[in-house]
Amino acid sequence: MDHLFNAKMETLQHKKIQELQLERLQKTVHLVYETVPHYQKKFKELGVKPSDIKTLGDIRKLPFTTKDDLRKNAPFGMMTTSLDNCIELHASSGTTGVPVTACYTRNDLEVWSEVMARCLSMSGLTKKDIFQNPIPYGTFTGGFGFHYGAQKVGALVIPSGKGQSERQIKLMEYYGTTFISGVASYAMHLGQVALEMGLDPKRLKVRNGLFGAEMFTPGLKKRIMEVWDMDVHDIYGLTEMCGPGVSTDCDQHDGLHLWEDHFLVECVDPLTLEPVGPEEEGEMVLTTLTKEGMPLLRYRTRDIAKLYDAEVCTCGRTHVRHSMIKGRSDDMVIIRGTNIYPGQIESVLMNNPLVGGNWRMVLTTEHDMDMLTVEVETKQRVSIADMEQLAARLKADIQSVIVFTPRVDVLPPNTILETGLKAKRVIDNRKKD
Ligand code: DLL
Repeated sequence: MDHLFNAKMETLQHKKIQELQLERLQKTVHLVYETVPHYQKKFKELGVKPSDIKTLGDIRKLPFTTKDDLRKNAPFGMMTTSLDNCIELHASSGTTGVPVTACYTRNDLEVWSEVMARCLSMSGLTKKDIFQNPIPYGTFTGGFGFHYGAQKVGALVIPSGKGQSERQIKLMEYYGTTFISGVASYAMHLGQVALEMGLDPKRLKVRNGLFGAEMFTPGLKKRIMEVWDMDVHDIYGLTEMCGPGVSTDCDQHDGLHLWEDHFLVECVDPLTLEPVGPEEEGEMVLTTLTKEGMPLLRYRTRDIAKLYDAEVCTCGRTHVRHSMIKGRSDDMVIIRGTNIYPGQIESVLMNNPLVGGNWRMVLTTEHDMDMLTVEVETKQRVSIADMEQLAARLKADIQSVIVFTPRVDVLPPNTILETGLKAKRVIDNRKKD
């Protein structure tokens, strides 16, 4: 059962939400203009001043912010306050060399806990729950976000972290875990591990799960629900906003409510950057409204979804809903919750003198889990034994940058078909539903 954690804010009249948004937007715009050289420069280029923001629609006068801007100003150049005022740091995977870093003030952590508490309550978490958190703790935002939110709700938190799957299952059995979190594909994996241990997950007490961080297909959702006999909700978020906690679906399972008192969402055409029509698909662009450490204006998430026309949902919440994330507008792929850029893999391959120029990543779904096969050609024809040896070497090298083990198929030269003007590095054959 879905609960309101903060009934007043979650059901606030939409007009009132917008008044709050305008007030907070104006404050944020002044703050970044006065403290962040990057924004000062951008405002000047566009000939815009903070005082020009008189209505919410005026947001379109403001500059967009991209991941590239964050990288160029990494790690602390986008901050509006000194590090003295920050008490925690998180970063996106960063395996490309320059991680996107976000520092949190005490109040940022407070807001993050609040939005996470709302998302978790929306998924059914109460203080009576035993909440197990099988998601990495560390610079990745997942572990701590869920941890803070669940504690705010008052549940008993088991900070189990990701990995050691058999141990996760044993902990669930021993402590009587009722609610689990995590990266979507890992929940499926845990179910399979339980079955291999001879334990039917349905016999465990787990009745609710909140998962996200990656493409979360309805098919996978259904499988998880069936295997575990639990209710499953989808949570969206990104390091640049706070981490998980931007939005979650209520019991209607018809779109994710996005916390508009903390984030202002726009949906734009990724090419023209013009707003899309009502309920049309586009790239979600987010502005933080209450962030103190690193507020961001019009951050281009690259995530494709559509916004539903604002109306009160049957759950009573007034905050706008967006459809589940369909995919990303850039070439980054998310495999088992890890962000992977083709460039990362290419750098590894190109470091090896035996490797030829052509290669590709083939993504498939096996047992409802993402599988990555890297197909790569040798520079010259070599013996089968040498090919096998090369495959083993590359597998280890790739694994060291992407954190999990891919399959590597070493092929003779000129066996991968070239199509079109540009090389197609990513073949995504994953099941879409
Ligand atoms: O993945 C935060 C998070 C952790 C969300 C745990 C939910 C659960 P990043 O590592 O910065 O942060 O990756 C953010 O992941 O831009 C989306 O492309 C993708 N993503 C996150 N949640 C979902 C979701 C965390 N529910 C990027 N569905 C985002 C689809 C998602 N994609």
